[in-house]
Amino acid sequence: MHEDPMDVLRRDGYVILRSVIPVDKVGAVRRSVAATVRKYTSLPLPQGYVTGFLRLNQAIAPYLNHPRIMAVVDELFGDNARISMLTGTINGPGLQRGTVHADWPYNQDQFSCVRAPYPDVILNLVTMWMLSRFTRANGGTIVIPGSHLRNRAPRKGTDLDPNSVFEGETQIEGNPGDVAVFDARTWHSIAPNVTNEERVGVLVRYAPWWVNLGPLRPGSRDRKQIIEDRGGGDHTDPKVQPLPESVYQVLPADVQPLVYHMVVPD
Ligand SMILES: O=C(O)CCC(=O)C(=O)O
Repeated sequence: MHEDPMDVLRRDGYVILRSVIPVDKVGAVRRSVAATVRKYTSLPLPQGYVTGFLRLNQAIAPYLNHPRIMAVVDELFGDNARISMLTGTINGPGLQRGTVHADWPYNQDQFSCVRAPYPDVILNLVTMWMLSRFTRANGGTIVIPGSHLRNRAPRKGTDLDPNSVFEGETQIEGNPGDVAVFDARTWHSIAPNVTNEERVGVLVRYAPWWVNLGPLRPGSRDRKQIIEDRGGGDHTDPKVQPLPESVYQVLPADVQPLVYHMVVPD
């Protein structure tokens, strides 16, 4: 029986939407994204990681307001929701398991976080756009179903050790063009890639208009006060580089309202 994706998301903390990017288009998107990640990664491969990705690569832009994605965003956040972060990733051969965490703004190791025990409200939606196959062997993201209903997340030095294997954990599996949609509270981790193939994806996060994205913006007063003055920085908290006006202007008109807040003059 077909389950409503919203019911699955509310119950498990994640849901997979199949074939969001058409099969005949996804190969070109993957090749383009992978080339940009390899060129600009801030981490050494096998973990390719490029924040503020849209300023460098717009291959995924036509899909960012896909009706099935926006139906979820709209149900959770209502009008004027927007993209909070956009990150290109490669999890390459040999990548090791990561630590189990919730995402911004629930990650308690970040300075810009909602302190646990946090309220039962979803403040950020994480979407993992699978551009290559995601399998158990090549590092399909580890997730702990139902963990979004806890009001805290694993943290070093607590009884919830981020290096633990948690009961019920499973992995995201899918085909190129599928999108895994997560509640940012859902505990998850990088999984080892024990194959010789790259796992390529783009993480796109959506938030309601009233969540303060200032701490993510390099050079902002929010980032200075909330993160840097307290000893944090790019090594602790996510950042999103701004989008040059000239790139914004070439985006599809109905995608522009999702990213207008990131735009700066060239
Ligand atoms: O790449 C993955 O599978 C997980 C990425 C992740 O945990 C994150 O970006 O917070």
